[in-house]
Amino acid sequence: MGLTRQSFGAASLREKFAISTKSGQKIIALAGNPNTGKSTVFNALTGLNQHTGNWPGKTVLQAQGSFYYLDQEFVLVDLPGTYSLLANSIEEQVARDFICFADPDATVVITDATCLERNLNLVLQVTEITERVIVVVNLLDEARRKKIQVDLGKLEQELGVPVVGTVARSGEGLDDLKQKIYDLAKGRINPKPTMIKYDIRVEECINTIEPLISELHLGRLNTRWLALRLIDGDMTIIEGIEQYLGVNLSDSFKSEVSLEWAKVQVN
Ligand SMILES: Nc1nc2c(ncn2[C@@H]2O[C@H](COP(=O)(O)OP(=O)(O)OP(=O)(O)O)[C@@H](O)[C@H]2O)c(=O)[nH]1
Ligand SMILES: [Mg+2]
Repeated sequence: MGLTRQSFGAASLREKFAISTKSGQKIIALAGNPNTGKSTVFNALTGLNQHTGNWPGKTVLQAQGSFYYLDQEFVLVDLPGTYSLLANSIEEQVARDFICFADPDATVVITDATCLERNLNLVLQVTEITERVIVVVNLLDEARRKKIQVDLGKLEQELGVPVVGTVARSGEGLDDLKQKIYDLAKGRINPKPTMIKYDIRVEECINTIEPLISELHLGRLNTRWLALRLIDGDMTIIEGIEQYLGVNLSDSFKSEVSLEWAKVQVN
C-alpha cells in the first residue's frame, strides 16, 4: 500500500502542507538555490492566480499558485531557496519534506547558468529522491553576457532528466518548460536520473538496509535515498516519516541500521 500522497489524499496535503488542491490538478514543486529565479518563474506561470501564507508550524513563507496548460491544471509550489536538502535549516527541511512526502507530480529545479556547478549539487540531491525532475538552466542572458556556454543537450544526457534553458525575466523558454512539465506529469516522459554510486562499503550497507526499509511499506518514498539518509544519521528524516506518513520506526529497526553502519566503519 502506498502511504504517500496517492493514499493519504488531498485532505492530508492541505492539512500537512497547507496546499489546497482540487481533484485532477497536478502538483509541481519549484526548487532551487537562492536567487536563481524561482519566484520569477512562479509569477510568470501563475500570474495572478496565487496566494501566500506560511508553511504550517513554520515561519517560512509559502507561495502557491495555479495555471493551465492545454487540458491540464497545475498547482505550482514555490519552495524556499536552498543549497541542499540535508535539512540543516528550517528552509532545507521544508523543501526536503515537500519533495519527499508531498509526492509532487514533478519537481522543477531552477539553476543559475552562470554558476551551474554549484547549483548541480542540489539537482543531484533532488534526483536521488525522485525521478520526476526537470532541470531549468535560467539566467541564460547573463551567461551569454559573460561568454559562458552551456551545452543543454549534454547536460540532459549526463543527468538523465529533461533540461530546459530559460531567461525567466523575459519569458524565453517558459513555453518549453510548460510543455515538459505537462509531458512529465502526464507520464509521457519517464526520466531515469543518473544514479550516484558511492564507495563500495556504503553501497554494501545500502544493500543491507534497503530490504529492511521495503518491509516498512513507505509507498513511493525512495528506499535507496532513505537508506543513505539513515546511515548518515539524519534524525529529521525519521521525524518526517512519523509526522507525514504516521509510521513509527521501531527501536529495533533503528538499532539494526546503526549496527550495519557501525560494521562498515570498523572494516
Ligand atoms: N538577467 C536575468 N535576471 C533574472 C532572470 N530570472 C530572474 N532574474 C532576476 O534575478 C533576481 C532573483 O529572482 P527571483 O525570482 O526573486 O529568485 P528566487 O530564486 O525566487 O530567489 P529567492 O526566493 O530569494 O531564493 C530578480 O532580480 C529577477 O528579476 C533571468 O533569466 N535573467
Ligand atoms: Mg523567491
